[in-house]
Amino acid sequence: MRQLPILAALAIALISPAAAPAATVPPVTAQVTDGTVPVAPTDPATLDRLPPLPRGHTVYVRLALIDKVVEVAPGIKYRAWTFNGAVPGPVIHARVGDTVDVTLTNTASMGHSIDFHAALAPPNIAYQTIEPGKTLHFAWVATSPGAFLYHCGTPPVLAHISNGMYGAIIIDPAAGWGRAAQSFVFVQSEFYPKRVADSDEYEGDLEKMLSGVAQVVDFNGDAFRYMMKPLHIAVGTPVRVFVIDAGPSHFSAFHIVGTLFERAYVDGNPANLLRGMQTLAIPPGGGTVAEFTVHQAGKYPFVTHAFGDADAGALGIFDAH
Ligand SMILES: [Cu+2]
Repeated sequence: MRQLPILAALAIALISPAAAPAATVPPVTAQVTDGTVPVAPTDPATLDRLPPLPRGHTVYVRLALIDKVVEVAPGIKYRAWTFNGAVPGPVIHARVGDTVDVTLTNTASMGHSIDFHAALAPPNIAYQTIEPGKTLHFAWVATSPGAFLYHCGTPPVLAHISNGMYGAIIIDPAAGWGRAAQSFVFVQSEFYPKRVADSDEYEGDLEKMLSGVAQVVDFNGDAFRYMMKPLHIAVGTPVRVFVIDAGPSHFSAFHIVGTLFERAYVDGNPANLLRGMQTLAIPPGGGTVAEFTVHQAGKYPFVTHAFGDADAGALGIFDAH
């Protein structure tokens, strides 16, 4: 009797139409070479901006793995593991059909990797860990629009994400996002710091990471950064936000006080349209693209409505003129 459900499942699998083969997706190969290549560091001031699309249909992404002390909250100097010396790593921007050509070079003190949620690729090939002093190269074709996470996938992934190894990759639909809008990119994440003995610096605490009780929660790697330095928006002009939740463990309940989202795309895919949303549920490893307009000058806080996390730093201000 116990075999019946298995047999039924097999029968269903045999008679169900197969998913359409992804015939247009070229295979991904990867090469690891000795030595590192020079990479320009990422300016943290650029992390809320969507960079322009490059000319042509290949997006060259050059990322260096770097150990760096960064401030993740007022007074918390954190020994981070980074892409390009910034937390999050740089915003990557491509469109459906583009080839994303990735060079990952390891100048850090341990092995790391990169996992693109936007890619169709065998992880053991494309997302392999490379040791210090090595460089990995691979390329993939973007097939689906969205607001995606990239992150280091080297075990323990919890520690590699908690220590700062993530960023946003935005894939535009082939026809673009529609109406003109002011754009902002936000990556929500959390930190679990402990003080390093005989130092004023902090490092990740694996016990705290496992507990999931974060001390610092932030947008773009620095708690309260947009409360101290609000972002300016224009009254009557649509604003488009690309929000990604890097986690590693907390969901985002992204909300803007004083307005509603006219439309939102779950995971940033226009096929997943929502309208008239108050709060957007974004899981760790997920994203959303949403649009709103304010109709009166004022200060509009944006938060995760999980208020323990807002009080821990995931709170900013849109200043509308
Ligand atoms: Cu890593």
